[in-house]
Amino acid sequence: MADAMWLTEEAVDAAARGRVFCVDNAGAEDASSLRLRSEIVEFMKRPLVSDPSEADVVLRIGYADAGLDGGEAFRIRRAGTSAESIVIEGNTAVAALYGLYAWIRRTATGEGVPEGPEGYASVPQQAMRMIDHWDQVDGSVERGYAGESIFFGDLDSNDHTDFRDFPERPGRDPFRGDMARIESYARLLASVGINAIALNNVNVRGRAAELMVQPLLGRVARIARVFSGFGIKLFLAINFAAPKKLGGLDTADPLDPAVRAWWSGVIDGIYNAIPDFGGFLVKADAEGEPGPMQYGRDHKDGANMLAEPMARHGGAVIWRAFVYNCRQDWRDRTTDRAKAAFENFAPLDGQFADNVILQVKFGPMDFQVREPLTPLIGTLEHTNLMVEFQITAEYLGHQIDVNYVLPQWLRVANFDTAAPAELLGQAGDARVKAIVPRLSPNPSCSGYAGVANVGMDDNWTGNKLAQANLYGFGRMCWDGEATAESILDEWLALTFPQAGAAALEAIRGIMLTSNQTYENYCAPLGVGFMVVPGLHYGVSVNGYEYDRWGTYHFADRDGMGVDRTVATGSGYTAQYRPENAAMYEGLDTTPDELLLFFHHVPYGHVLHSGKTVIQHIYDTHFAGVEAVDGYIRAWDGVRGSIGEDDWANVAERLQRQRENAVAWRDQINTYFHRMSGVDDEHGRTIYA
Ligand code: GCW
Repeated sequence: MADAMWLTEEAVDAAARGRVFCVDNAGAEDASSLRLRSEIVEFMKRPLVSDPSEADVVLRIGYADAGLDGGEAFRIRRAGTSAESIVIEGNTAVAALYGLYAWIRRTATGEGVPEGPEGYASVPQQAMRMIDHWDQVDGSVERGYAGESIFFGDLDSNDHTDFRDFPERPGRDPFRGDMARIESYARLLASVGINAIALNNVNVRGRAAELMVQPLLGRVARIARVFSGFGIKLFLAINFAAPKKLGGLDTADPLDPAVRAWWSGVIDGIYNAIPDFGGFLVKADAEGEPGPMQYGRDHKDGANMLAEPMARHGGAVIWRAFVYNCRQDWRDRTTDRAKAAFENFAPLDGQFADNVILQVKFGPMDFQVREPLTPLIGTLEHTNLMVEFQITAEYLGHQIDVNYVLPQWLRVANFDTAAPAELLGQAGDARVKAIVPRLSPNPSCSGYAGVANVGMDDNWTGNKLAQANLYGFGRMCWDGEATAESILDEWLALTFPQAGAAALEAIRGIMLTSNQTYENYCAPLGVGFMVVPGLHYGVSVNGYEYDRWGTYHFADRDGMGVDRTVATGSGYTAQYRPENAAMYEGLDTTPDELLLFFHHVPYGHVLHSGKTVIQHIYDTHFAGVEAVDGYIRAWDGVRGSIGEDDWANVAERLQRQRENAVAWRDQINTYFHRMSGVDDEHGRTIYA
């Protein structure tokens, strides 16, 4: 049995105890209303009653007087005089389901339900709250650190008895078929408000291209039905060359009528099997994936070609903006990878169809521990946007190192893009979280996406504490006011209901500082990419320095950093709105933590903190290891307060994290000591 993550039995029982539920459903008998009933009877183990006056909890669905907009908002309030009885209401069964999970959460945290007719009402901030899986049909997960895919794999030992689609090819079923695990996963996702999921990797290799057609489509549909009950729409990543690979055509040119007709037929077929299919996720003309550029067309031609037949069924096309030259020559100082997304997509602003969404990584490079916001967000004014985050810890410690990433993500969500007032409406809010729906011409096609961090490991995420990032991603999408602290406190209350205050405080202390700690012992001041190439775990100062990926630190004996200014560098800073462009252009106005992302400076350059760059490097790298030592001591004190398996899981990983932090400290410090010739002010050990 897999770990229940944050839906622990104790947390669920605490909300359900002594209560009887009643579903008073004014709506249709759809998948979600059936799911709502089974959540009550089978998951929460409470009987349904038909007379509301006998119920402690009444779910009211489809009531006009709910005073809530849309199909997802809910309200929880106390019923009449009894403090024990509550009403959960929303316009749809999915909304009531969200209310049910919110009630479990608020019971666990002790927040409960406020008195008065308003009670607790909640409206999601982001319309699309999506999880992208990078799962492959062979069962592996690209950048996955928690075991094999929960959807695909285990090819030889699958139970094929019910696999009627391939009777002639037993053993070729690429689906794992563990529907119980998929149902648990769907419940966990819905409990934090996720409403979209992409099943397969954006690098669509081999048979993954066939997922959108029969017979594999039938298996996809079975998974889609499970998600559908929980209000989650399923998306597929597609291979742009599919008309050639699958359709037998000699081109995939998006303006070719035969190609268009072929896609249109495929899309009709999908909707036949999955009536509420979400749409396609497309990585095109990026890192070797096929795309419209091969035919002299552009991204808009490719996306709009797919969007047209998709629109007939209410589906969307999510087009990724992660497009750059991955065959760069390090000698060429005129190309700057950070500029690529903007250069590719800003000229196309306003040319995408209404159901096309541009999915943009939050930073201009690639999910580093410290990056500025991508300049596409806040400058595009006529394009639907989704911000892409990476829950899986590719560059953040592989779920070996503890890294609670919400402080970093919320910095992104709360960053002020400085978009001009005339675009902002009454609220006048130019922060990312407000801009994304505001500047998307079709706000229902906007939101956040996070790359999944789960696999077949017993605890789903490899490191138990990495569950908090999945939880937190969903909560961040839903609740625009949530903080890294409030989200963590919810997760702790739900996950470790039996732990005492001291243990919780210890775990909290570790997690809230963990992202900063990771940054401390990795690349300093916004440099990034000093990792082992390919693997992206562990230190390799020059691993990418002379490689083709466009990720350089340019360290020499005098200084380091990438000059991205207009005055003397690549000119990247000009891609921002004027206020932010000016901030990053100026050496004095650039925040310390991003200094080397924007500027090349001497080692003796004095930061706002008063330290020199070189002393900052030494100090943070020593501090990183010291923090991990502190975590190990604190974790020893947690023993006995949480389940022994969970304790041992993290304890073992903390030891590996320490080795990693020591390796980073020693290699980085020695490298820059050799380069600069400057000694540590405090005379600590730096190896010669
Ligand atoms: O940084 C890269 C990752 C690839 C990933 C790619 C992307 C799915 O290392 O593994 O491919 O980003 O986001 O497309």
